[in-house]
Amino acid sequence: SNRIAVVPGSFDPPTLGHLDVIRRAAGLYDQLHVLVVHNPGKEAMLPIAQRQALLEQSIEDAGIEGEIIVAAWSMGLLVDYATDVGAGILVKGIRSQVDVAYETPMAIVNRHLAQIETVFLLPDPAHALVSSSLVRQVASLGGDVSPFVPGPVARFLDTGSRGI
Ligand code: COD
Repeated sequence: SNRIAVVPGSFDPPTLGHLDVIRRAAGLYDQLHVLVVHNPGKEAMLPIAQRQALLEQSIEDAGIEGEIIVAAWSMGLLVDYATDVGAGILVKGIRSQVDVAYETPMAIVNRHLAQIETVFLLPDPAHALVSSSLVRQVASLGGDVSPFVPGPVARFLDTGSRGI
């Protein structure tokens, strides 16, 4: 259905850029599945279940309205999840030409595999340069990540780094 959309990502960890895309997508569709997907190309910082919990807390904390389901998927094609839940749309954020180059072939493959369209949303310029990899780097070096991530994520990472 074109009323149900999936917002997939690694979300390792969730950032204010992710939340901006989720908020905007929630305004466009009746039901949103925010899906934590294992990306085999990236070395993970947080376990999938932790990312899922942080996303749930962050969406609630930000007061994003709408029917939003946070789930995880590591069992195969992303489009299989979308088909299972009756979603016809994938929503992705586009920060730069690099994202366009990375996402375009995936969008075309996903359309061929399951007739699922990909919709690209442009970010809020305030958060456009934020990425999970940047946050991972700052956190691992003991820096303050709170300008880049939702409150629940900042608190979790801060507590973790102090070993409390
Ligand atoms: N502003 C706006 N958007 C942003 C920002 C920001 N600051 N930061 C991230 N985003 C967007 C990204 O562009 C992306 O759309 C989404 O948020 C998630 O980002 P990440 O970094 O958490 O996730 P990625 O890029 O590692 O994506 C992981 C996926 C699993 C979604 C991706 O690899 C994928 O679609 N895999 C498909 C697996 C599959 O089925 N393959 C076969 C067919 S291709």
